[in-house]
Parts: sequence; structure tokens; C-alpha cells
Amino acid sequence: MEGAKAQVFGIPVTRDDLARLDYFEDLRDRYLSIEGLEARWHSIEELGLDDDHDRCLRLHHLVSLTRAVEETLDSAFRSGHIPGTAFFGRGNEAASVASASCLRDEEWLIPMHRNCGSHLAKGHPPASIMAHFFGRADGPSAGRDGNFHMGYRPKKIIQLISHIGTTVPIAAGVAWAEKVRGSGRAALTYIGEGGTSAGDFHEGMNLAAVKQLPLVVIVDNNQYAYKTLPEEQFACDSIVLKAPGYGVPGYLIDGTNTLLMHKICGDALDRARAGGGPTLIESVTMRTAGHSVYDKFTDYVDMEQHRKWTEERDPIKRLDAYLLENEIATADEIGESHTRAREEAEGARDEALKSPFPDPESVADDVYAT
Ligand SMILES: Cc1ncc(C[n+]2csc(CCOP(=O)(O)OP(=O)(O)O)c2C)c(N)n1
Repeated sequence: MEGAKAQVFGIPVTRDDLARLDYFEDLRDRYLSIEGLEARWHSIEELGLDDDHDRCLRLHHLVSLTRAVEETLDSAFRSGHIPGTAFFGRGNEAASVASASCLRDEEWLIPMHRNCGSHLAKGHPPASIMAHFFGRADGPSAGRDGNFHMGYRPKKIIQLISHIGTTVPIAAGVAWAEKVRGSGRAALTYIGEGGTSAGDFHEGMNLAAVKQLPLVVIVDNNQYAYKTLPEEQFACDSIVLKAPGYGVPGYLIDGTNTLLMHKICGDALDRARAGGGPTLIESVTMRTAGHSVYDKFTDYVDMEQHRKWTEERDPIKRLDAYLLENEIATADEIGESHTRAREEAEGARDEALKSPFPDPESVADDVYAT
């Protein structure tokens, strides 16, 4: 029947609405929450986002620094300084920074290959990140990894094992340890929308839900898993619809909105610390660069989609405009934050390039125990 309303997990839908969500349009001004089988759209405007000058400028600086670090790494790759490859989070800088900056120092971050911003927000120094990519002795793997399998022990950042799914059970294990200790500490991890098709994602989510672990899982739905599109990856309208299957609260949000992610993830972590169990947040962004530095994405990405997301949903442009329009920061403060970010990234590159390559004699160190 034309125009008839049906219910999908409590969301009133017409027949036309049953088509896959248009992430660009549907998440302009609203976000979706699912609690039990009750799904509700909410207006972002009514949420009450943070407007504290110092906190907002701190987030702005970290988002800008993330882009500056990745752009500096990109040109370093082209100058031959990166012996392996590099993956960047262009388009998800806001989601990474805004979520990880909700963690306390003593809590755990288990990032993925697009979460340079999460590393920076948790306190991993840019020069150490650069030294990692340059394969230098002062990097966190002491030159053993030329990719993004990078952690940073002093700040409780655990490195990823594979890009595909394996972090979620590890994050669940970390959260379980904190629960057993009764520490009130939480953990935060990420996975790509492609990675949710892997079995490990299911095992980790299920364990976290059954044991009510203090874990927040962010699905970075950047709409491309290398060349695979969401419609070839999952058959439901949106990944957030899997949350009620696990029995956990779910949120579907625009991941290019820094202050929105900061609020939703901050609340989810508070719930986790208070014993309320895990949350699944689907953060929609678009990967507006290649899968890795080697990838010519213009061969397969819809360039009209790319134009819309870079012009209207670039996280940095959006944050600049939001802080200005809401009179949270001045144009001078925003400009100064960008300049400082570029100087910091370039200074970190110069420092990392001074670090030596590892001594070949050390190749077996930390590999075998006798
Ligand atoms: C087990 C395994 N299979 C394949 C790969 C190669 N690979 C790395 S990332 C990736 C795509 C991942 O897509 P998604 O999870 O959506 O994350 P995105 O890269 O888009 O952020 C692939 C196929 C891998 N690293 N490990």
C-alpha cells in the first residue's frame, strides 16, 4: 500500500524508506539511537553539545594536527622515507580524535589503521608515530614494522594485529580484565565496516555483551572496504541494526561532526564505567583518499560522492565553521591552531628523521625468550 507505515525495530518507515539509508542526506541534522528494540531519530541541535572554549580548541588542534601529521607522512612517503606503506584516516580525523579524547589516562585504546587521530588524542607523540613509519629505532616497534601495527605502551595504546576484525576480541579481553579487577575503567576500540563481516567481530561483540564489559566499539563506516561497497558487505540497511541482535545499545551518527562524536562516545564510556556494559557506535564518514598510499582510488570511487563529502562534510572545515558560527572561537584562534599543527607535524618529521635505523644485531631482541 502506497505510503503505508511499517515498523523496523520501532522505526516508522514507508516503502520508499526501506531502501538503504542515504548516509549523506539522512545524517545531516539527526542521529539514530537503538535501545532494546526501540529505535529513535534525534535532532543533533537538541543534544546540547560542548561549547567550552578551551576544550573545543583543544579538540580543534588535535583534529588539525591529525591531518597535518598524515599529510606530512604522505609527502615523506613520496620522498622515499617510508620503507613499507601507510594508511591514512582522511575524512575520519574528527571521529578518531573526538572519541579517544574521552578516555582517561589510565584507560585503554585499541586503535585501527585509520586512527592516527586516536593515537594523538591519547598522547602518542607525533615524532614517535613518524619514527614508526620511517622504520627507525626510536619508533614504538623499534623499526620492526613498516606499517600501522603500532601501539604505545606508556599511554596504554595496544597495537592492532590485523586490519580485519581481530582487535575486537582483544579489546573485549582488556575490558574483561578491568571488570574483574573492579577498576571502573573502560576500553575503546574501532573496526571498519568491512571488518564487521569477519567472525572475530561477532565473537568480540558477543563476549562483551554477554559479560556486560566496559567496552565501546566504534564501527568506522567510511563506505569503502578497499574497493568493496557497503551493499556488497552487509545486507541490512545499516550496521547499527546489528546492535539489538547483540543486546547492546547502538548509535548511528555522522562521524565528521567532532562535538557530536565527543558527546555520544563520552556518554557511552560513562555508561561502561558505571557497569552499563558495551555500546556499538556506527560512525559514518567517507574515506576521501586511497586505501593506502599506493591506491589510485579515483579509478573506482564515485567522484560526485567524493565531491560532496570533501566540500560539505570535511571534518576540519565543519569544525572551523561551527566554532566560528557559534562564537566559541575566533578566526585568529582557529588560524593559529592550524599553523601550530603544521609546525608541530614538520618538527616531528625532522626529529624522527634524526633517529637511527635499528642495529641489525638487535633483530632477534624481544622475539625469543630463553
Ligand atoms: C585477514 C586480512 N585480510 C585482508 C587484509 C587486507 N586488507 C587490509 S584493510 C582491508 C579493507 C578493510 O576495510 P574496512 O574494514 O572497511 O576498513 P577501512 O580500510 O575501510 O578503514 C583489506 C582487505 C588484511 N590486512 N587482513
